[in-house]
Amino acid sequence: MNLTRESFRNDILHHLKFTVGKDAGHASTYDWRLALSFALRDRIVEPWFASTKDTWDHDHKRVFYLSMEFLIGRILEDAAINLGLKGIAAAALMDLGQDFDTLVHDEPDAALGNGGLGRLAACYMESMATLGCPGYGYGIRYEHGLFRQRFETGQQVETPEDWLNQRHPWEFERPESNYTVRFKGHLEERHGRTVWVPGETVIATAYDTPVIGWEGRWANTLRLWGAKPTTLFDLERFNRGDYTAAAEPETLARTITRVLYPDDTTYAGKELRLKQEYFLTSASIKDILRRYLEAHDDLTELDKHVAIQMNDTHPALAGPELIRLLVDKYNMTFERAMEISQNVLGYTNHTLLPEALERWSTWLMGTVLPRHMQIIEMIDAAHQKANPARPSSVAIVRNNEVHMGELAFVMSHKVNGVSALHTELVKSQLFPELTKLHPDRVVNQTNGVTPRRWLKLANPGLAKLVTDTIGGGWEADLERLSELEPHIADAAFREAFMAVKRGNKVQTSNWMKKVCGLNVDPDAMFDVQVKRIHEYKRQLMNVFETIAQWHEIKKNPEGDFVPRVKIFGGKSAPGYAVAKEIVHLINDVGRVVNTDPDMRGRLQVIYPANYNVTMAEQLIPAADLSEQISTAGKEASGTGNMKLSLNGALTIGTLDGANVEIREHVGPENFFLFGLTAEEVLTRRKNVKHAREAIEHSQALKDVLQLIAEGRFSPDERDRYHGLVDRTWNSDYFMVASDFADYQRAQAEVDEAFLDRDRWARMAAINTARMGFFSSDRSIRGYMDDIWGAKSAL
Ligand code: TH1
Repeated sequence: MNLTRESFRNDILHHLKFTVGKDAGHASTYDWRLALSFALRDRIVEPWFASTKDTWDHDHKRVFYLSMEFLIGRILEDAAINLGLKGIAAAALMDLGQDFDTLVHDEPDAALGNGGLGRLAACYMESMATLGCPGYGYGIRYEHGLFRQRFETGQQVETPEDWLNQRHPWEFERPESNYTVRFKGHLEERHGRTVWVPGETVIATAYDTPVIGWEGRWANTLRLWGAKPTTLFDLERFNRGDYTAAAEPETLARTITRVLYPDDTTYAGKELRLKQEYFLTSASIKDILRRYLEAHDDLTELDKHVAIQMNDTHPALAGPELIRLLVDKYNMTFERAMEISQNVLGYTNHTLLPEALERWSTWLMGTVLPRHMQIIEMIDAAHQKANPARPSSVAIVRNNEVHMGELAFVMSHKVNGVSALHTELVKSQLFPELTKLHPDRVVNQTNGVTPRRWLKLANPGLAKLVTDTIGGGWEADLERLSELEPHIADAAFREAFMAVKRGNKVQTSNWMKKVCGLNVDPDAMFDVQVKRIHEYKRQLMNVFETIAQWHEIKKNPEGDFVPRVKIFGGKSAPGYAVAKEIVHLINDVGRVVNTDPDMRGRLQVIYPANYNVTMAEQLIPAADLSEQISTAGKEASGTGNMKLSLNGALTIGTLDGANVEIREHVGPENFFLFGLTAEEVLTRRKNVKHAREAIEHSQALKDVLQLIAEGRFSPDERDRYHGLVDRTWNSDYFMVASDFADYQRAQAEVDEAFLDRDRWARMAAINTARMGFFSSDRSIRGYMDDIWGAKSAL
């Protein structure tokens, strides 16, 4: 790419003038940021066209990743890095009197997702582009992404997120690519065929964002659907004088892509959510068939050319929708359509939590999607007929509900879990009967994260040290990090590694001063728990430990303590009262701890509001300790755990999700393990007094609960946490009490290791060196080989 600082400078100026419509003398940061983004986008278009042409010319098998969430974050810097233009862009901007970092930080964080599931989809899109896997992401262009979080008197307050109130320079609107999506209405039999006469319709219209891979060698498309009203339908009703109904299409179009459901790992069971899921699925399946029929005419060969991955059950209507189109539109027999659909579809399960497993009442499904309800019954009957041994307890339709997990399982040729442990639990706990009938269907694909964003972009200091030490190329071959290992024996390398970490901590301390107004000592241990707030993730246990530490220091103010900064980040679902109470408690404890003169910098609590992808990029490179402390068996994988360890944080964690594999890779001596195993949790829960007994055995925990109950952290409302304390004593489903003593034991080991600076340096560097496996490139290769049958075009 023959591009110089001068020519890129001219590109930026050209866009500033002709695309943004500003002259350099009057341009704001926003204007410059748009101009830079358009100049970079220009550089993506060529490889994007070339990739499309290559796929067409060679008839590559194409992968379609259907997801209700893509948690993208900022795009600008990632694009610049993957194009290899960050240096040139920064230099060109300097010539224009502009600062690259300032423009990067002006970009809103695209939060079209809740947490791990959405961020995984974004990492996978980037890895597919890097690997040259011809693919498309399909999602929804939410007008409002995940809500913004503020704290008011320590409590979470949500405000709407509004990323589209500015110009979004990365997308191309495709008004010509649109599909009518239908809802409700009734079925009619005409000439022996079923005809669905819809009651409501909406138009799905495409917005394409190119996704550029490492070194710009390949680019794929992320296609997000926006909604437009169907005017035709409007008019008909209007002419009939049915004026209120005539406005309905407009209302539906305005609501359907309005907002992302803010519940992570919990399904809301709302009609609008079902409509969103069908809206995504229907538009995407129609688009997939259109693309296929442009180059082929035999739909019975669809599975040779197309793979569709369902990101959890949210797009699980893909099965019935594909069958519907093949049968009702393309005249295939139901049996043939079902078989082809199964060969094309794959389903990724991301959780075993019962509250996350989607079920829709047959009444709602039959009302919103009458034809699909009928097809689901047919799928269920066909599966029962083919598998007479199938117990009725695993029917897709049972107790007047459609079970989307079973539907997705039955309609897929492969079902995968997201970590080795989770996959075993999918087989043994979630789908034991279906696994017995289809023993080869469930496979594992352990999650991964893209090293371009999560090392190269987020941690430029460490990225440079890695390149200086082992040379370039690790960005697309992360296993090469193992070449760092011999250097860890070298004291100078360890020094350099720790100097990078310290630099990140200094920079993050300054950032904390800015956003929280607190002075943080960069030499204290940065102890980080960043993720959605959820009971099973057990932020509560971390707060309890914080209180126990505070109590220890209070009892012995002259004692020696390893200074710690407890850093929390994360949002609670707006309707999740227990999680909101935990948010409140973290802030209440923080206020007491941070204003207590006895702490003297030995303990601090930092909880910056509105954790998002951008904040993750800030905090993760500065972390010393990574808190991965979920109740064993509950966290399907985790991906923050991978990002933190990759960036040289040591993990304190349970044997849950991908922690198990992280520990195997970094070595048990470089991982602080504690807690009950998944199996032990199940056994222990049978003892109804598990919490009470554990509390009686731990004076520290007893004291903590007493302090909270006394109102020491809520002096303005002493009984604020009575309910929380009572639940901890008497129910404690997530085993905070039972794991607390062992957690404290492991935390004491962490302190001891941290005191030995050189030992810590070795352990931290080993973590980075041994994380190669957790690249999302490895995950995507696994999907390509084991599930999609797709080949790299590079
Ligand atoms: C998360 C899992 O909780 C997490 O363990 C995993 O690493 C991540 O997915 C990626 O695989 C999930 N997020 C959601 C969100 C919704 C529903 C289910 C899950 S599981 C809305």
